[in-house]
Amino acid sequence: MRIGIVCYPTFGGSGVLATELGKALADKGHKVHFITYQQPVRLNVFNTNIFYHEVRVPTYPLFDYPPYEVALASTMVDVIMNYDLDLLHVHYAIPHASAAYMAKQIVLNKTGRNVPVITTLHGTDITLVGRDKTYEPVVTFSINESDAITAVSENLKTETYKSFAIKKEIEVITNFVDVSRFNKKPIDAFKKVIAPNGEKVLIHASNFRKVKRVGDVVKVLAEVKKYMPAKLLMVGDGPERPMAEELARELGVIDSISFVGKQEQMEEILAVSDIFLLPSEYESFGLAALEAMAARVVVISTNAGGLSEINIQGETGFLANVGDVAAMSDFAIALLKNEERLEIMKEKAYKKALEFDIKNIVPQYEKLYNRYCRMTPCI
Ligand code: GMT
Repeated sequence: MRIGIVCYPTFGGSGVLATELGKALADKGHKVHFITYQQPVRLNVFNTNIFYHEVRVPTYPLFDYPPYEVALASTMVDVIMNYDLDLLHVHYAIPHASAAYMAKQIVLNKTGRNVPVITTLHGTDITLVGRDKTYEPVVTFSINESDAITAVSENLKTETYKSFAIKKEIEVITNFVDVSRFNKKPIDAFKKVIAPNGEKVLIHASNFRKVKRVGDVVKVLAEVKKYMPAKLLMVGDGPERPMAEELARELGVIDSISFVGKQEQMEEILAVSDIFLLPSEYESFGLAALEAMAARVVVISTNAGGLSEINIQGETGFLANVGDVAAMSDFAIALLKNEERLEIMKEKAYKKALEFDIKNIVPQYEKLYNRYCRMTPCI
């Protein structure tokens, strides 16, 4: 099949998922065309089945806001027509679903061909940004106009029906992880650098936006450190980072934290970690937590959104109410004191991650594509 994938190229979960999906489809022989404004961060492989089309947004003194959506739709039209795409799969509704609708209509008008558009909803496109009155009518319209709609968790499907007048079936195809990539033995030298005295290692990875509550991560570390030596790795970057650093100084734990910025080799960092902290106010799914589980890291998270669909209370980790730092800290301390239980839970986290292995989920997308593909065979 010839598939167009549209996503954000940044470190966000939707871009990571879309890129990993595209790479997996290319490995299976499909021709995959990424359409976005920058090379996606995880698109770091050479594969003759992968194509990248950059959306250029020409500026003009008149434009305070260069019209990205118009440039994106025009690039989609260009790629659909020149590479004879069988379908477009857009990740994150805003503005990808509406741009895809526009591109579809233009191609229909020019050639009479009806190119299927599949929209995958990821999270904040529905729960935060999309609900804003400024965007809502366009989001509702373009989701309804998509040929197929998928959501990355049952929770996100429910939230979408609650917030938008969606008239179509939303299919849940969960996020996935390439377990073989994360199933790594810790590198001793690396562990020594991070925890030179055998300290326990806590880790958090996100885009440090308000919804992630990174302050709670720092507070948990401060509590844990009252009982045992521990280190915290803060992976990623974003608007809440200065606040997290300031809080760490106030609580006297700054020397136990490494802010390591955006990292591509997550599997190596996770391999030396014990507990992944995700105290988010909302997570449609929590892809970062799933990657941690695939690396045998126990997850302590909130019970918000779809997190309980991957993190199982008392089995793969622990779930607390949003903001309940005391409960998250108590659990971390009890677990880190009990080596045997820690090892059992690490193994259970890994087993749970296997359910979401890339090998199980990618065929679900292929099945969906086949349903909407042109009547002429697409493979
Ligand atoms: O807000 C983020 O965490 C980034 C955002 C994105 O779309 O890039 O992540 C959302 O999509 C991820 C991939 O499907 C999910 O794993 C995250 O849970 C979701 N984030 C939220 O719902 C806050």
